[in-house]
Amino acid sequence: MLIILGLIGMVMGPLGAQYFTDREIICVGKNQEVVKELLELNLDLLMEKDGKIFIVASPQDMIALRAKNIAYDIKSSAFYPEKQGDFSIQGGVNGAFHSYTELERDLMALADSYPDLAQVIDLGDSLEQRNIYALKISDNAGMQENEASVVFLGCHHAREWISVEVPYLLGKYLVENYATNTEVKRLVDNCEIWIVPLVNPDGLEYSIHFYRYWRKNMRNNGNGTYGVDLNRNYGYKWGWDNLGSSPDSASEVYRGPGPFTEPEIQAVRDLFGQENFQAVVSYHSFSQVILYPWGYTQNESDKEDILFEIGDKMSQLIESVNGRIYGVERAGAGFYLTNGDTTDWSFGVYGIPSYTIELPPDSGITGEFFNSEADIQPLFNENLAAALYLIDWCVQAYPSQVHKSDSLARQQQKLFHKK
Ligand code: 0X9
Ligand code: CA
Ligand code: ZN
Repeated sequence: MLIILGLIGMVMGPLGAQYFTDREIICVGKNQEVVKELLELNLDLLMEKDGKIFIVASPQDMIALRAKNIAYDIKSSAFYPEKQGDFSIQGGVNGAFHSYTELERDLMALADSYPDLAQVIDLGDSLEQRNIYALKISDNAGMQENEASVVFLGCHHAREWISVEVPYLLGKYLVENYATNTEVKRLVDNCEIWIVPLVNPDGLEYSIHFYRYWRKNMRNNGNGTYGVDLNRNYGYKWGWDNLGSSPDSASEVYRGPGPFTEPEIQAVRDLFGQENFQAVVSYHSFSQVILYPWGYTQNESDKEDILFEIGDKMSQLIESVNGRIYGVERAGAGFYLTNGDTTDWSFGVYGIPSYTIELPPDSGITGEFFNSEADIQPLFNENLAAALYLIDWCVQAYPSQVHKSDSLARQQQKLFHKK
């Protein structure tokens, strides 16, 4: 069986046979020296938990660790779906989660059912010519009106399947409840809500069919390595240092040969250029935390207080639904730095509140990227509360007297000072 899979992999795509069998999840005790050494090794870091750092490690990584006398334990067997037993195959090869074509079908169906409220817009092509879809939701969705606007992004990282579901379900919820829920109607009437649930369609398909842990896009780097980390390819402080991203094309955090080289990220950039967003959320998984800029440095931005305040409010609202607590942290203040990520760019260039929401679970031991199908709805429900709050924040902040044709910078300045 493995031989057959390996052969298919070699014929069909960049899959080295090595990807199927030889990666292990390992853990290393954390101390300052080890952190320094690990960052130099360009590892696929999963998370930090109880003083231990978890890593998806190849045999080469393990050899490198041994060479540096860094002790590790193999923990692969401890990683299992959050609730065992109900991870079944429903509705296609990736179960209740969306594949690219399932998402395409469902987005089109929403727009067909609610043509005044929802439009599907193709933002551009991925490397493998899939469409990067946006669902635009508003009253008169076909027109650009003088209203606030906000964007929710999902799945920059292929293996983070739950990050497609939360923004998709947000779109579905808004259109389906518009007629009956006055609060939803008020928000949809006063805001243009953009949802881009699948920024990395090629990577998602690869993760579904070939290698579940795939993270990057499918760029052929031309030297036997594949993939650019789409959350390192944005143009603000791109390549700032080699800790927050890597110049090595084999790395899981490879930033690409330049800023905005990847068509998937060009599509997001161009959407921001056309619209005038008041806020952005980019969903990822996992670790159950709300992150805000900066990520490229440990330093605070000049808007630390308000960024924390909005994040903290979202966390409280989320907790009120199912009791799950999402931490609120400045991204760069935690274990690792990132440069070229979405939210440093949107905050650095547009000055808007920008959040990375790392969805549950909180640790690898309780499931990491393998959210149970039964958890999709509850995870959406809790995140809905935060999303509605942020949409309302945008509506409140939007200066209706300012027309969209006014300079962006002026509008944004007013915005932030108003709150
Ligand atoms: O590394 C990333 O791109 C994000 N985490 S993930 O595990 N989903 O890959 C985090 C981006 C936020 N920035 C920082 N933590 N510095
Ligand atoms: Ca409208
Ligand atoms: Zn991610």
